[in-house]
Amino acid sequence: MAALGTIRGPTIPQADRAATLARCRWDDARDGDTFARMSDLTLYRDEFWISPYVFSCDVALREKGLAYDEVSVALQRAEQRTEVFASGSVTARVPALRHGDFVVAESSAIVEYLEEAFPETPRVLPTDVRERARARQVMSWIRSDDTLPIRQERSSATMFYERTDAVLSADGARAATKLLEVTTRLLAHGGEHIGARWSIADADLAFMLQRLIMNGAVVPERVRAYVERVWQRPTVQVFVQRERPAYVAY
Ligand SMILES: N[C@@H](CCC(=O)N[C@@H](CS)C(=O)NCC(=O)O)C(=O)O
Repeated sequence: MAALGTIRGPTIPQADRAATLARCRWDDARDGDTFARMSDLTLYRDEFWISPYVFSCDVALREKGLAYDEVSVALQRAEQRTEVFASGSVTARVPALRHGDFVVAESSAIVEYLEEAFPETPRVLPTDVRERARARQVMSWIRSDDTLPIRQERSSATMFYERTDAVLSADGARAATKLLEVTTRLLAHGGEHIGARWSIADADLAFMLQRLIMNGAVVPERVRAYVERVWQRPTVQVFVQRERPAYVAY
């Protein structure tokens, strides 16, 4: 595939991007690459590095020590809907992961795929079956309608670009209260993470809580300390510190 842009490759001028995307083929990934390919893995991500789902996959890949190329898909120009991206990713959303001639989208599916396809790498989901079920529960819940008002009223753009001081709606406030209640229950055992060790569910939960905290919400000290601990994790910091272009709302 001719990459849209990679970690090491030059940025493709905007005018050329559509043509470049049109030339992409999911099935000829090893032929005719414009840029140096670091590995057999490619993460398709949003241009601004603000997607919580891209975040989850980016952190998982790094935790596993897997080398990967990354390609930006400009959602603000609806590149995800181009036939070439849609046909490979199936659901036409980022993140998508290409591994050789296989492509999968949906962040949870990507994380699970990485766990199973690279069993020799460090685990990002708990090895204990019950802890793993709990981690999956948290990940599903975070992606559910219960947290939608927070995602809408405290968009991830407010974490990495301009903060908001807009007051939460009644729905937003309810969702925020529940998020804090859920987190408090998850940490009631007194440990540092949801399970005995850090897992990718902690990263997802901390990201959701940061939507509130970064926009000025005062949360219980225990929750704040938990979020800070997860946020300082080196793989998380790589995402936080990503170089981001000027934001274009979409
Ligand atoms: N449930 C999906 C959500 C993915 C998602 O919502 N991606 C957004 C970016 S954060 C996207 O691609 N939006 C463009 C669109 O849906 O057309 C996942 O976990 O990966």
